[in-house]
Amino acid sequence: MKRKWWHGKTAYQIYPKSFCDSNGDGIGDLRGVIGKLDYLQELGVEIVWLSPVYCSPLADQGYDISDYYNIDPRFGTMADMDELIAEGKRRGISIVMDLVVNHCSDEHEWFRKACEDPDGYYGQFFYIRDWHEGEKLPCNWRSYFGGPCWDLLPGHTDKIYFHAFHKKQPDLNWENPELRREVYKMINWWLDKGLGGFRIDAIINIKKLLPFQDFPADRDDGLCAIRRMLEKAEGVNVFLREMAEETFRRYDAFSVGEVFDEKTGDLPLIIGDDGYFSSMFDFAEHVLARDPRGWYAWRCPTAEEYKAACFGAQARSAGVGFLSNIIENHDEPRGVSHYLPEGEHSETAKKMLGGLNFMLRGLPFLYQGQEIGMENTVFTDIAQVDDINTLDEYRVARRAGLTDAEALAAVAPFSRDNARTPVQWDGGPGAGFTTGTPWLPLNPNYTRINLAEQRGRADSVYHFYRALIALRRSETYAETVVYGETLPYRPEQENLMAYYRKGERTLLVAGNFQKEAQDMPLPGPVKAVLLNNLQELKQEGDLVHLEGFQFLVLEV
Ligand code: TEU
Ligand code: CA
Repeated sequence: MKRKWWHGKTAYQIYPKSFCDSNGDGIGDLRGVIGKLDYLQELGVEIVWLSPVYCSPLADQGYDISDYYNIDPRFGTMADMDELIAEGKRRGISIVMDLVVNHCSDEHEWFRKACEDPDGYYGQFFYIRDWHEGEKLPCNWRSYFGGPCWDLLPGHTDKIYFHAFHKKQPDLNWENPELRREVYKMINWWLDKGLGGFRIDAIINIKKLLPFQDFPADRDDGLCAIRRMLEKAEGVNVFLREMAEETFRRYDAFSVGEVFDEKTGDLPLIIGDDGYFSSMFDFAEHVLARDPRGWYAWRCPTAEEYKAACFGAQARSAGVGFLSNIIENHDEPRGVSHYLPEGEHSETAKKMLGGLNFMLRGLPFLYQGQEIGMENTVFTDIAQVDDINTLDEYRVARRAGLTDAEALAAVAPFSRDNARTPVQWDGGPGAGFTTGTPWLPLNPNYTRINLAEQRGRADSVYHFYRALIALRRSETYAETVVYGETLPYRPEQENLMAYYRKGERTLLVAGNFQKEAQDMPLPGPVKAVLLNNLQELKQEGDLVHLEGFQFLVLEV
């Protein structure tokens, strides 16, 4: 495998709206991020991905962009962005932005012009079709946020347009070379500014199965999951290769794809030595225990399911490239609430989960607040929910016959708002996030779980993450932690997740994924204990007695 400049780094995702508010309007902003760069450096991260800060009506919190060349005034100015890039660089931190080009906002100039003249130049930037009241739609795909993918084109009664996500997110027509040229021009404009690269949103969706066609309905709304068409659509690789050649490769930029539903065998094309992207997220764990009927039928995965998914992904990417490993992001519940057994939220358990994920081969991404063990929030009323995805799934649950209270209880554990509550910097009013009223209520546990408290306590979750990052960067172990192969250790031992990282040295990473103690036989003498989330290591001959949720990194 070719060595790349970003391989040994640790990345960190910022959801700007909820990170740090510098001016008291309750909305996080770029000056807030700039003010925390020293903190990020102290933590040890070297790549920072910002969720979208471009101009946007915020129908989907910035994933609906109305101007790719400007910063939304709620987040700051272009001068702030330039300063952030420069100040990041001074601290060895590359700034990565979100690239949302499957769709734009219905308030983008391109879409406005397409509405004015659907048969003109910009009409070709979208998927617009003739349609008359009572007629069948071109296809029965269900948009990700509910309802058909088609809506009336604003200002028209006989034309409709396609949107895979919200109706305020019209899909861009990648079949049109003029559109693609505009996208590449924009990407290069940002890279010329010194941006480190991009996280690429929902990218597999850019290739549609054409002509539009129906699939058998999978719910009583008569629609089918959009994944059906993704399975059948061929040719996304042609677009991805062209984009890589026209943009990222010219700058040796970092790129990480949000890739769901890629075709089996495509991994080397996507993240191999000359892949379209530097890396892509491993979502194998995140889609566990989901149910096509909707969130109300989902559950949380077990330790055994989690372990199997991680090992599967490690095996698929071995010798191919680097997956990006996460336990959570802005679309997911908090990892500690989702993957740890119900009610098990001790700091010990949080460190175990974080450690097991962090030590996998690939690029570790932390999501803001993960480093202090932030948890899912509590909802007592659906009116407290902001996220459009959750609101839709709530309706789905109600239609399936759940009462209001049951529907709320069923969807709350999966709500995207869980990860979007403001970062808990300290235990004071506004949690150090804002001096005003936060746009989304704080998780009430901020008085107990916050950075100020953890920074001053050596055995906190925060200092444990710092130690993980330091190990990844250490002179002695970096080579093994970054490039060593992953080999499952005793995968058959239930609720033990253990693996070797074998490179220059041999490390054994082990987590007791349950509250009960259990013994783990050792493969040989322990040369060094590199990390332990408890005070003690109870060893008897070649047996380690693991306490509940104990986590170890041993050199063997
Ligand atoms: O998410 C893409 C995606 O596939 C979503 O449907 C995701 O599965 C869902 O949000 C999980 O509940 C990206 C962004 O990460 C997300 O925030 C945006 O809403 C979406 O694209 C549209 O841009
Ligand atoms: Ca603000």
